[in-house]
Amino acid sequence: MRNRVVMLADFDYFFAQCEELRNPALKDKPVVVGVYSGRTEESGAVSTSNYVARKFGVKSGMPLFLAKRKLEGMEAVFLPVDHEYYDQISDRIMQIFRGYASNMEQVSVDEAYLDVMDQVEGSFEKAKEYAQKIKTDVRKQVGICFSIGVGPNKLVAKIACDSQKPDGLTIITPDEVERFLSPLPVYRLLGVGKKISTKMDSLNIKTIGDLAKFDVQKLIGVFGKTLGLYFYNASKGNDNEPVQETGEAQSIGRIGTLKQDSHNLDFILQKIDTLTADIFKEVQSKNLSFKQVAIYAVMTDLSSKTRSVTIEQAAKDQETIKKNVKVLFEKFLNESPLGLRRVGVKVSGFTREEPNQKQLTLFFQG
Ligand code: DCP
Ligand code: CA
Ligand code: CA
Repeated sequence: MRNRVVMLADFDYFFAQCEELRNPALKDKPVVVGVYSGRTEESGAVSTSNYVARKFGVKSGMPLFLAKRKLEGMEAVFLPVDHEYYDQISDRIMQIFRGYASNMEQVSVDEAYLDVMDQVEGSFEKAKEYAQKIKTDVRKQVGICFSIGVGPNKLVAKIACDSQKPDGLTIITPDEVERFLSPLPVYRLLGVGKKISTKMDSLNIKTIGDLAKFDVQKLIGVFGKTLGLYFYNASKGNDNEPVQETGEAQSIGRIGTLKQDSHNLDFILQKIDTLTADIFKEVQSKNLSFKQVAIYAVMTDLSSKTRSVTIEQAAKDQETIKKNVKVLFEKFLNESPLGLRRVGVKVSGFTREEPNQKQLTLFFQG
């Protein structure tokens, strides 16, 4: 059988890089993107920061006041999160990725697996060039930089990617897997959090190599069959999970600004029609059916609202989106007297045609 060749792409300091993209003057300064809780001007937490800010010890999740203190005297820039903007950039990159892979699986706003085995004919040599090409293409088209890990499966690709950032490109061939994983701490494996790594530590399992040498029956005794077998396989870099667009818990949406503020249904639906057509194209290309349709509206006072409806039977046609969006907007305009400035549509609750093999294949590799 030919090697699988799987890539994991993870965008570098993503929210902060997006902010740099729309304002290049930020590039040399520490940039911190945060969620402001609104209590006081300073309360809230850091979502992410660029690498300039990280040099001074700023980290994701840190209280904003602490980040401010660490960057005192610098020309640091603090910005509130703008998910809508980051989502748009993410969507554009994911769309480009789709063109490069037989299968693409988006795992978060800034991460995706690409199955490129056919494209590189199973060769890791070629995969390196191919990864470089994807990076160059995205940089040209969108202006965003990211890191790529390449391996024989998702598990290895992910850890490879994490090992070199930003602008990293790390290739781990099947022959190198054991040597690569062995010295790493166990928490680098998906599913090994604080509690489990403490438990492993008490068994004198500190590295992935320690885990690989540990008796599998004992592992099963401690963690149960499912987890025990998973850890055993993971420690050896074995992972059969296919790269596939899961769709679940994801959504496809578009947002646009109206030519002028409006409370007129027909005028609003004109804009909505182009957004819907765009969404439909993506839904169709991914072969998805959806169960939820939602609308989004930003009013003239800049407040925003969403409304959604769950449809009885999963649908996959444009007409269903249009029909539901119309009903939702009709109702919404009746309830709210304010004019609208921006409008959006989103579908979610996806199902695919094929059955999901994920759970079945995960634990059957020895
Ligand atoms: N994020 C967040 N809160 C956190 C962690 C992350 O809001 N505690 C958001 C902001 C990040 C994005 O998710 O930009 C992606 O998270 P990553 O962990 O991939 O971190 P970055 O992309 O920011 O940095 P890196 O270059 O390390 O990937
Ligand atoms: Ca990232
Ligand atoms: Ca990430």
